[in-house]
Amino acid sequence: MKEDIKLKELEQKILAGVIPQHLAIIMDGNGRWAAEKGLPRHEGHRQGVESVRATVRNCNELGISVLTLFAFSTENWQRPISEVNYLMSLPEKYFDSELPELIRNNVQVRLIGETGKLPRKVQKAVREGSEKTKDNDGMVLNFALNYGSRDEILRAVNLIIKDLKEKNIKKKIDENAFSDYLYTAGLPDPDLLIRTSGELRISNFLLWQIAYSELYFTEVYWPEFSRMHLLEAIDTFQQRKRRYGKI
Ligand code: V0D
Repeated sequence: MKEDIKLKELEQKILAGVIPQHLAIIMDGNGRWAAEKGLPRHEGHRQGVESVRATVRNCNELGISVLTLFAFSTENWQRPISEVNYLMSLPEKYFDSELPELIRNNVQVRLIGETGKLPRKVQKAVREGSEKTKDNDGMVLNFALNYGSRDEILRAVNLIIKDLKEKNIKKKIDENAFSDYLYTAGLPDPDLLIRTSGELRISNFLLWQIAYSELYFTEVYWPEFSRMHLLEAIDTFQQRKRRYGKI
C-alpha cells in the first residue's frame, strides 16, 4: 500500500539521522476524540492506552533511550469522579496486559510525580510494574502520574534544605546539582517534547527539564497518534537540528 511505502521511507530517513535520546509527550485529546465520535469519554481514555502501547513499542524500536508520558496531572482531580475512577483503573489494566512484553523488551518503568497521594490500588500496580522491571537496562519509560512541575521544583528546594540541615552541605548548588533533586535525576533532559490535540501550552510539565527542548505541537488527538505521526515529529526535530547546525 502507498501509506506503507511512505512509512518505510520516513523510517529510513529518520534512522539515518540523530534519534532524540529523551522524548516527552503530553497525551492530550482523549475526551475530545471521544466526543467527536459520539462516544463516552472513557472510550477515549481506553483508546489512549492503545496509543500508549503502540508508542512505547515504536520508541523502543527506534532506539529512544527515555520516553516520558504525561498521563495524569495534579489538576486532573477536578474531573468528574466517575472519570477519575476510570483513569485510576488504567495503570493496573496496562500492566496486566503489557508487563510481559515490557520485560521481554528490557524496558524499565519508572514513575514521576506525587504517587503517594494516588489510590492504594494504583500505588500497588505502579510499584509492581517498576519493581518487576527495575533491573532492565533498555529504554526508560517514565509515567508522570499526579505530576506537577512547580511542585517538583519546590520539592527539590525542600529536599535541599533538608540536606543542608542534616549534612551541612556548603557547596553552592549549580544546575547539575539541582537536577539531582528532581524526579528525573540521572536522566538526560528531553530533546523533544510533543503535545497532541492542538493546545499550545506546557501545562506545568517538566518546566526545568525542557529549557532547551524542541517543542512540537500537533492537532492530532492522542487516541489517533500513530507511528507515522511519531516519525513526522522526529523528522521535524531532525530538520530543525540540521538548520541550526548550518548557522
Ligand atoms: C489516560 C492517555 C497508561 C492519557 C493515555 C491514571 C490519559 C491513557 C497509564 C499508566 C492513562 C500509568 C502508569 C503506569 C502504567 C500505565 C495511564 C493514567 C491515564 C492515569 F505505571 N495510560 N494511562 N495512567 N490514560
